[in-house]
Amino acid sequence: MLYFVDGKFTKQDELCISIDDRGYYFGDGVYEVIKVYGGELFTAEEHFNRLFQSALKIKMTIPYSEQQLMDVARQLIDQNGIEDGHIYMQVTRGAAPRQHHFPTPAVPAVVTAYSVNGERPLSNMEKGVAIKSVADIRWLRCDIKSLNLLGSVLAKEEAREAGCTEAILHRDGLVTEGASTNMFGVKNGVVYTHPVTNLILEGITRQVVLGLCQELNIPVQEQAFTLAEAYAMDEFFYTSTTAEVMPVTEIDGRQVGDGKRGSLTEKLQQAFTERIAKKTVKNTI
Ligand code: PSZ
Repeated sequence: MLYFVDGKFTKQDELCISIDDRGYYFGDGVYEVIKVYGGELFTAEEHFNRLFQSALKIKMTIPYSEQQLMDVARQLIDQNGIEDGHIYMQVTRGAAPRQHHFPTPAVPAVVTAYSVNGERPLSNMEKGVAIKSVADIRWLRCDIKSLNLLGSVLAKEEAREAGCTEAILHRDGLVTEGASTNMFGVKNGVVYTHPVTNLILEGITRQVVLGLCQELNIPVQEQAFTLAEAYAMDEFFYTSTTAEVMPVTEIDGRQVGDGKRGSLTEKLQQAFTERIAKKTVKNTI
C-alpha cells in the first residue's frame, strides 16, 4: 500500500511524520473520508469543498488546489488497486516547536492520505442496528471536520460497551447527530433531522439523502427533535460516508417502530444505491 505524505507517495515503513506535527500535539487540523465505489470516488467535489471550508474556518491554508488533492486521491486508488473502500485525507497546521498559537513564521500545512479496502455494510443495512444515547459534550464548532475527536471517541466507546454500533448525541435532551453520523427520524411519513448549525457536521451523505427525499417527494423537516421523540419515531436511520443509510431498530434498548428496517428507509437505501451506480463516474452529486 502506498501512502501520501507531505508531497510524496511512500510505503508505510518508509514514511516519516514529525513529532512536532500540530496534528499530533493539538489535533490542529482537518480531514475527510471519501468513499470509493468500483474504483471511482463518490461525491469527491463535495468532500474537497468541505475540506477547504473546514481549513478556512480554522484559518489554515492548504498548499494544494482541490484538483491536486483529487489527483492524489485518484493516484492512491489506482496505485493501490482500490475497488471498494475509502480515501482518508488530513491536513494539519504543520510542524513547529510546541506552542499553542499559530507558528510564527508560518510553516506549510502537512497533507497525509491513504486508501483503505472495505465492503459496503450490506448485512447491517438490511437488519438494522442498535444505538445508545450519550450526552454531547463536544465543543461548539461541530460544523468543522476537525481532528479533535475526543468527544466522539468517548461517545463511540460508550456505545460499543453497550453493544451498540453508534452513539446518538443529545444536548439537554435535544438530538444533535451521531458520534460520526447524522441522525434521522421518520414520523407519519415526514423525515426529521437536525438543521445545519454549528452543533452538527453537515454530512455529504445527509445532503445526498435530503436530495433524494426531494426527488421522491418525501417531506423533510430540518428541525431538532428530542430523545423522547426519537424513541417514538416510526422509523429511524443514520447516514455517513461509510454507513450510507443505516436503519436503526433499537435506541437505548427500546424497539423503534416494528423493530425492523422501515419501508421509507429501504426506499431511500434503494435510491442511494442507484445514485452510486449513476454518480461514481468522477465527482458531483
Ligand atoms: O468510516 C466511518 O466510520 C466514517 S466515514 C465518515 C464518517 C464516519 N463520519 C462523518 C460524520 C461525522 O464525523 C459527524 C460528526 N457527523 C456526521 C458525519 C457524516 O458525514 P458524511 O456523510 O459526510 O460522511
